Amino acid sequence: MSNIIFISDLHLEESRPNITALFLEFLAGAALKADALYILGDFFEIWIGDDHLSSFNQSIIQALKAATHQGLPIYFMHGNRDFLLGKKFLEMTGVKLIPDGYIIHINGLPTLLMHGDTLCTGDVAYLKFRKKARNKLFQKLFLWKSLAKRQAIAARYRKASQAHISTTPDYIMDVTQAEVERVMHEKGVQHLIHGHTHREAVHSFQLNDKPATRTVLGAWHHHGSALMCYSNGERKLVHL
Ligand SMILES: [Mn+2]
Repeated sequence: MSNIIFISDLHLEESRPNITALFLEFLAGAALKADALYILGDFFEIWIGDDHLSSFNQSIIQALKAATHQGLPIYFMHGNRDFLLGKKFLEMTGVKLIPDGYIIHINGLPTLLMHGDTLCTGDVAYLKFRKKARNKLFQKLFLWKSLAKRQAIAARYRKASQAHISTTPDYIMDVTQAEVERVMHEKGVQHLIHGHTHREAVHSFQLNDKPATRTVLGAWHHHGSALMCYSNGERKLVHL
C-alpha cells in the first residue's frame, strides 16, 4: 500500500519559468513524500535529443536526479512531444521509462496508464504523423542531424501542430469512447489514467457490466495539476 502521484502535460519549457518553478517546488516537496511519481508524457514541451543539454534542460535533469537519489522512484512515459527522451536522460536522472499501456496496481486495482494520444482515433492526420515519428529509423535519422537543424525542424512541426489543433473540431481532439473501451477490455482493466487532452476529469461508466473509470490528468497551464492516490483508497485531482 502506498501513496502514488500522477502528473502529465507540464509542457516544461524555458519560456514558462513560473511553471518550471512550480514543478521544482512540487518535486522537492509534496512529491518527495510520495512512494512513487508517475509522469505520463508531455513533461517537456519539446525534447529533441538527450544531447540537448541547455542550462534549462540541465536544471530539470539535476532536480530529477536529486529526487531519485533521495529515494523517490520516478517513472516516465513518452508523450507526443517528448518521445525522443532516451537512455542517456534516464541514466542522468535515475528515472525509469515505462511503455504506453503499462498496468500498475493501485491499492489492488489494476489500472492502465497511457499518455492518451492513441485514444484520439478521430484525429487521423495526427495518428499518421505519429506512426512515422515513432519509427526507429526515422528517429535515428533525426538524431543524426545537428542540434540547430533539429531545433528548426521541431519549430516547424510545432507551428504545423498549432495550426492543426486550431482548425480541428473539439470532438476530434478528444478521446473516442469506443477506443477507450476497446483498449480497456483488451487489457482487462476497469480503470484508466491518461493525459494528453488537457481535459482534467474523472469519467465513470459501465464496462462489461461493471463500473469503470477514466481519469484525465490536467495540464500545467496557469497552475500545476496532479492525481494523488492514497493508500486508504482515496483518489484526488488536486491543483498546485
Ligand atoms: Mn500530448
